[in-house]
Amino acid sequence: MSSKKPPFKKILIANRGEIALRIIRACRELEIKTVAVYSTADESSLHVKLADEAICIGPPSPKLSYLNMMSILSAAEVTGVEAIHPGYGFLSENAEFARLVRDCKLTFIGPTPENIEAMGEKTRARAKAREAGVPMLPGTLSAVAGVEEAIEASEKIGYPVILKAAAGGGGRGIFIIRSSKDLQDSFQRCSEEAKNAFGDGSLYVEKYCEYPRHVEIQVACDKHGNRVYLGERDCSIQRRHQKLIEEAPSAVLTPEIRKAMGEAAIALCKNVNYESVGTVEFLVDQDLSFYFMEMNTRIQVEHPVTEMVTGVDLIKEMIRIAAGERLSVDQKDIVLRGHAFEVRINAEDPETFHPCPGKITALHVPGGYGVRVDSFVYDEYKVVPFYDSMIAKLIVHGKDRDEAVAKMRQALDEFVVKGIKTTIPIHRQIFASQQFVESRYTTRFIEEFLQK
Ligand code: MV4
Repeated sequence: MSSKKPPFKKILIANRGEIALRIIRACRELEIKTVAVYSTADESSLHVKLADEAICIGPPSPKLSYLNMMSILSAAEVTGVEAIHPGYGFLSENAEFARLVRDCKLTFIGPTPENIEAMGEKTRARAKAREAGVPMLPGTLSAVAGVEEAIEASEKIGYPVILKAAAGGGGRGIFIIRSSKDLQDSFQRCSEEAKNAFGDGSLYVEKYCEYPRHVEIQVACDKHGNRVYLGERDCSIQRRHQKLIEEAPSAVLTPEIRKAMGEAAIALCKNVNYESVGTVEFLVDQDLSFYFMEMNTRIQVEHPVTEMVTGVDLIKEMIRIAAGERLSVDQKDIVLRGHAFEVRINAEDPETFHPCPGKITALHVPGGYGVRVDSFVYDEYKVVPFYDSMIAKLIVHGKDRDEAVAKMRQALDEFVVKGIKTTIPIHRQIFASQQFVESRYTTRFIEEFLQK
């Protein structure tokens, strides 16, 4: 028994896969009872076995199970939980769900519905960032009315520009524009894509940065006005807006730039009264200028690299914040130690990146000093086709970047998954690349690398 009172008696985890397990494990440490929810496709999943209770919430289709708010709230009601953790994806950034949870007199383990709304709309998030003095690329202050206004704005900004969905985020509804002729062609298509993806076709225009790095600041803010930044993650290694590899710290930042980015992220959090853990994304230009992109109001897939270099358990921190506790750390306690990498191992064909579900017929997971595997699969587990294809995250921590590279190479060599195809061979290739090992990469790295 711990001497400290648990933040909650019992919580429900509205998610599946590795993040559901990660949250259950944090709850066991905190002596919080857990309720898992699962679709009929996940009956044999580890999160179902590891939780104290488990409730089936519907058929395989995410819409009818992990996105089914009423099903999840009913499960919360019948099991008598005090709070719901949404994990990432699914309902994690759904303001309506966060509000429903609150209306049911339960605690949403995450930011307020108002926080989610403020950051979910990208033009509103930009306005909040600008107000807070966060550096931004030149762009329109709000959505443009039509192609004429977009052309006018782009002439002022100077080509190339990028069209982005105001309701967007991630990689959908973005078009690079090199001339007014491109705008005539692309505006309509971009708007339609945005409307299909987000139910809103509004677009805004921003100066396009050709060779940026994607660097994001982890923040944690409690309900008492305490806020810290926990360094950055470099997530530039992406393919079609899917991150493949993340590292902390970024190999290009100086302590001064890190501090400036951290303080900018905190200024934004303060301006929206943010409470929970969160991530502020920046583009970092080749001259190391940084610019606000968007804020993610959830725990992210790549949170472990930050945990490894800061020693802060972000899931436990997130749960304690939701319970009204104070942050366990002060800014002066945040000292970055060593270097961490994460690779996402997906059940995909490494040639085509097409999902590759099926039964795992042999599994060997690497281990050792500084090696961590966050996963939910086991030998003979059948990877189902209904959800994200990520089956494991391999995370390493070394005393410096070179040691972390060596550990990752070793761990990848040792990793065996038989019966299904995985992205492990791609990671082995990337960690053998001199360019990657020397940190000479931008968000363009993968497209160029895979062509060779
Ligand atoms: C940009 C950009 C260059 N300049 N904005 C892509 C996803 C969305 N979050 C924003 N994205 C970008 N916005 C300006 N003004 C380049 C990208 C971008 C990108 C960003 C991060 C990681 C990978 C990327 C791949 C292509 C484009």
